Amino acid sequence: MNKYIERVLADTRAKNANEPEFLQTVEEVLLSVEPLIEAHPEYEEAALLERMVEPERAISFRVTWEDDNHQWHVNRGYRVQYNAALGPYKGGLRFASNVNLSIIKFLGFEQIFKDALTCLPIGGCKGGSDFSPIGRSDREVMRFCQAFMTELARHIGGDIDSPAGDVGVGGREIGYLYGQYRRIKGVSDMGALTGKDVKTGGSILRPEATGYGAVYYLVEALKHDGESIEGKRIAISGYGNVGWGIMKKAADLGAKVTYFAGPDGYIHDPDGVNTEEKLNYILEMRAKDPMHCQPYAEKFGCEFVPGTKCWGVKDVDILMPAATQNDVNMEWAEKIAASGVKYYIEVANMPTTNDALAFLKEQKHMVVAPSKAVNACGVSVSQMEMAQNAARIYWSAEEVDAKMQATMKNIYAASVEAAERYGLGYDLVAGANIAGFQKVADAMMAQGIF
Ligand code: 2IT
Repeated sequence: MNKYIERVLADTRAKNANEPEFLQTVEEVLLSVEPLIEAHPEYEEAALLERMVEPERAISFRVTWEDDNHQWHVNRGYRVQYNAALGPYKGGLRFASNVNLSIIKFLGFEQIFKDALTCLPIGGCKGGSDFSPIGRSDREVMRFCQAFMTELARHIGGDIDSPAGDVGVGGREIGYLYGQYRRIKGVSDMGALTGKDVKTGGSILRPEATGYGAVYYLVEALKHDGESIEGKRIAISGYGNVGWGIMKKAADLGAKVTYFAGPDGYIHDPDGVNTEEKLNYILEMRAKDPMHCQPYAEKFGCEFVPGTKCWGVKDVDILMPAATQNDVNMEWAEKIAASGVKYYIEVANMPTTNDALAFLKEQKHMVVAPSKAVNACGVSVSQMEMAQNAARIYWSAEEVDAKMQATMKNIYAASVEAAERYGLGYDLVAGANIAGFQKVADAMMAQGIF
């Protein structure tokens, strides 16, 4: 291993020993950009990697809120403003009970390179809280969001930092967060939050963007092999915003999601989730109870397998993990490799453990694509929302969709090109890391050492 990378990794491990998810992503990225570091000895002299792994700012704050029974709760809020070399900090907020500093730093670090890959002027950032909206009343969610924003407002703004949604933060939460931000600041700084409702400054297609973009990326990967998406069968995990978008766009393009997994097990629908009735039912089912997908099987008379994941099934062409981090470990990866499936397209942030990812990449019969490229359409449309807000206009669905398709084509092509340039062959994982890293490194070198 390159000595400089080895030293920075050792220092990062020593300094952040209790942050496993953060260390996982730093290792994954730094090891894959080795050829780039070898080609640029000036990076070491400028302490580029040491600066890259250290957030510019990591904010942790208290959030006190009252539940419907007049009980007080104290949660922890975070915003890790990682790197603004390319533009205002941009990245989502995650509200989930397992959120901690390690998870927010991993998401923030990934976001730097994802945002760079979009070629739009946005820096990397992430935030959230260990509060979960699941099982909370609407009023409780509103009070939590207002308390969270009361503290966060001083740190954000359209030219500073623009949060958006992630797991547990959708249109409802963004609405409450933006309302409180506007109340505190007294200005219509609309670009300070994205994922707003279309009637109040949101961009059309933002909720669908991540899932649609993942399918646009898949189309490019299939095209590379002379294949079309039509008729392809897809297995996914997760049926949130992102999973739903995949189901919808796959159906639009003549493919079908035949397996999807939730927290309680997985559904096998050989006909695919490809009718309006089924797609609408998923939204309804999720709104009622986000922890169970079993009702889908009862409603549409198909198979439900409780307590396990659908990785390793043989009758699909493509796998798209779209739930959460470390969904696929080595045990699942072995089943996936043995199943003969060709395409492993990551969608959720870091859905694969590092050993499993390396193992899947070694499989000669497989094509592996990384989430920071595949899911970048969400943040791209967030940036388009900021652009519309700044210009005080709304774009049409056709305009946004055309930009989405162009963005994903560009990300795919830039990844292929970067891997080839460094003699790595058709390596979409290393290619994405190198292409994103190079943009951030160039900007940091140009802006001086600090
Ligand atoms: O992981 C992600 O890219 C997001 N959570 C969305 C970020 C954004 O600003 O839309």
